Amino acid sequence: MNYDAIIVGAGISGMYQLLKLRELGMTVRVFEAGTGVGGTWYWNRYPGARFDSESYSYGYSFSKELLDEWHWTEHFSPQPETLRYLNHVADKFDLRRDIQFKSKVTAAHYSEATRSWDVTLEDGSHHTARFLITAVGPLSAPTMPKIPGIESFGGESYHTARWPHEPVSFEGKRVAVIGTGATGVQTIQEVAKTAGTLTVFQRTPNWCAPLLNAKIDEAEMSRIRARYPEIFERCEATYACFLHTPDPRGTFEVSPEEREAFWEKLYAEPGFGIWQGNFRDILTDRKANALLSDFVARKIRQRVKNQAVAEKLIPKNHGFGTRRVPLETKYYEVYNQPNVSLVDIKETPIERITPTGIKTTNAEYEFDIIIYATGFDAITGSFDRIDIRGVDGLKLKDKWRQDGLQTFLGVQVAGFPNMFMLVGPHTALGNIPRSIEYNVEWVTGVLHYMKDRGLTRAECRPESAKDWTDHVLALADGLLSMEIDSWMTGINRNVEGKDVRSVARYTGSAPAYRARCEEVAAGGYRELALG
Ligand code: NA7
Repeated sequence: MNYDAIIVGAGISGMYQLLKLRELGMTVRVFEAGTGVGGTWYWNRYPGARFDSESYSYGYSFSKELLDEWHWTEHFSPQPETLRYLNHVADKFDLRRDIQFKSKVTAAHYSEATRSWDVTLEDGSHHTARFLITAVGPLSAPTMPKIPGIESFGGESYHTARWPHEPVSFEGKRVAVIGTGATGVQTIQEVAKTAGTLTVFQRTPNWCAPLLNAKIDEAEMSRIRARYPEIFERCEATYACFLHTPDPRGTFEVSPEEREAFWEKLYAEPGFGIWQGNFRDILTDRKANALLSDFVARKIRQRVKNQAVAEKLIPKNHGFGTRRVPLETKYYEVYNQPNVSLVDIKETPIERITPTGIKTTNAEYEFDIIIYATGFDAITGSFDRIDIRGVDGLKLKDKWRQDGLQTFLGVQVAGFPNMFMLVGPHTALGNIPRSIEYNVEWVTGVLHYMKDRGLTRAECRPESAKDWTDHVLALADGLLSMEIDSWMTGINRNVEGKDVRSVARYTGSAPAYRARCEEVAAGGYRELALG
């Protein structure tokens, strides 16, 4: 066997897992498709990419030395700074010596005879390890829209998640952006600053809220450093690991004046407060949600001068917060600029991409650059793109297609021994690095336990997977977000078979998720068959 463990991916989860397994004295190889570390922050180099979580709540918490030496220069760090941070982490902990870059994993097959995984890379090479740890990320398999003629376009075109490493200039150019999710919104507000013209092709508007970013100077960073224990304690206690957590009050338990004042306050505060720190019932009570949506719609009408455009930007098919809320910096004001126009492609659908631009049912547009901000084959997509086979050659993709998505704690799948997933399906996402650190430490705990006892095989029992999956499905019941198509409900019509809603995320609280994981560990991992 080549290694004790193979980790797929050198993003935030893969990097930390490498470090933790080294501490166990294991031999580890990380295979990473990119030329550098950073995962999401390596690939998503599009203009305007940045955190929507407060920087100091997002970074790793495990090393005081790292916390003490790193200076986040903005409350919501821009992608280049985040990538610098992750490179700094890789250097500081000497991670690169165990990471093999430009090494895309194409297959991973389990062998019962050797209780190990055989991992194939794109170059055809094979590598074996006792344990396979997937650190592939929930939003990392980009998808292009299914529009005829895409290949025929003669100008420059980019998917936001595969942005070139060299700068792209928009100066004086005619630019199109397709897609208005969190990525599209960040891209649009940045590109609008320099493009000659910017045309936004919007299929579904999203409810966006102000980010209200600000710089952090040395003095403020020192104060933040002093508060780190308190910051991480808070993240540990909140529902989704953000600094924000639902207000215990119900929307209708306060007077209309109090409610309005609370929403005004949240709208004027940085970050996810208006989504994650709102009244406790805004995502479950239809009336509460409608009232909040009205409030935000009023804000959009105030900020966009042309009321016909404002109406197009106000979502009509879903309420506030039932899809991922993009945080924005003068996004709505962009549509007041003379060089920016909005095309509603529900009204006038795109017929095709032409050699010179985009043809809708209503007009033909010419562009120098087309930007696809069309998202990801979320949560299961990165797994589907690898030929993963467990016991008796069962393909993971087929198993999930036949039986529906089934996991135990989002970490293991029955029939796939010695495979552990980091922030896999059915885990708590939210402020993801917080979930990652917990996930990594939990998996490390299992491997530590096995090492101490000379065990070489771990597979979750089918009934454990069933119980966890039933629990995850029950939690999603009654959530307004489950009535809406989005990556969060497993929909991506650019991907074959992803046109039926599914419960791919764990929607309970992160503390409850951790409590269950702790219980399993304390009980000696009885839910796993260890041997
Ligand atoms: P999203 O949120 O999935 O957004 C993708 C956008 O692209 C969305 O506006 C889609 O419209 C649009 N889209 C997708 N396919 C098409 C086609 N075929 N034609 C026109 N428009 C299309 O991805 P993001 O990258 O913005 O964000 C993903 C997450 O990453 C984000 O939530 C963060 O947590 C990080 P639709 O809404 O489907 O009508």
